[in-house]
Amino acid sequence: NGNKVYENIIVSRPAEGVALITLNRPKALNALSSPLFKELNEATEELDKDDSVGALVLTGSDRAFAAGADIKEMKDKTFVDVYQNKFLEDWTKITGLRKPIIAAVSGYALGGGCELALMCDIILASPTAVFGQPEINLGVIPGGGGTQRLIHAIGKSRTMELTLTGRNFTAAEAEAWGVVSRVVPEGEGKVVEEAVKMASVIASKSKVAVQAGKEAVNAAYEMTLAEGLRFERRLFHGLFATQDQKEGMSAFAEKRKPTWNHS
Ligand code: CO8
Repeated sequence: NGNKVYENIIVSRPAEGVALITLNRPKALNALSSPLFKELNEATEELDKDDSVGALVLTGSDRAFAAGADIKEMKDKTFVDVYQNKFLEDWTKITGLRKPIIAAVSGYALGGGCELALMCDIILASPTAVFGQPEINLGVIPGGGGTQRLIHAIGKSRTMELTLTGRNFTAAEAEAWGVVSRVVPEGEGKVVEEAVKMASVIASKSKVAVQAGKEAVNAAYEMTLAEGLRFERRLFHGLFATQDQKEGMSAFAEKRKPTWNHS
């Protein structure tokens, strides 16, 4: 189908405008390695530039989204290795994508696996999903944003508990705490199907408006409320320079469906 073949991931096009990336190291429960991230970065960078793609979905297997960074790859690294080579620096590139990326999580999302899901824009979970930051059990702490991103989602007390005890949390807890937008009822592959449906809906909108929406929501992580409101308003104003704003509002007034030209 024209998609590039990788060793650690599979890229497919399950619906119009949607690219699906499946982590594919089943023997290691999708443990995250440097070669895997090299491929993930290459694939997402390409898809981000591809005009036929409006949204991405990232998933793993039924058993594991990802059971964390590859402990066997890390175990003999020294401080100088990890510091000099900026270990993990290029493991967070997906946070810079323009297009939305939805994580569809089944099974283990532990350590770096949990952090990878948290780097995505939306998380959907299956009831089998198990999240956690167990790094404390390995004599380290989360290094891919876990402590920082969880704080925003679930507050200090829970983040502290999870980080310091290393206990896992369930799909139901993740839903109640707002880590995931929802738990998709049981069924093999159901959560991926649901994520692809959501990605299709997003892909059917004006790309420039979607990009602005994502940028505005993400700004809330970095800015004070006053700065964020100003930022949002400027983006809103800016969209009046697009043809898609003219088309969207005219179509409403004329009681017809809009046809986006994404400019
Ligand atoms: N690294 C390497 N190999 C792994 C990992 C891992 N994280 N997780 C599982 N595997 C391997 C196992 O070694 C095993 O391989 P083998 O068959 O060769 O022995 C295979 O996958 C299957 O695993 P298990 O036999 O252990 O399967 P179980 O069903 O008994 O247990 C668990 C599943 C509970 C998930 C268990 O495998 C486990 O505890 N895994 C480790 C979880 C963990 O500690 N994760 C955190 C790692 S540290 C980290 O992520 C740092 C984050 C850095 C930032 C990253 C930014 C993105």
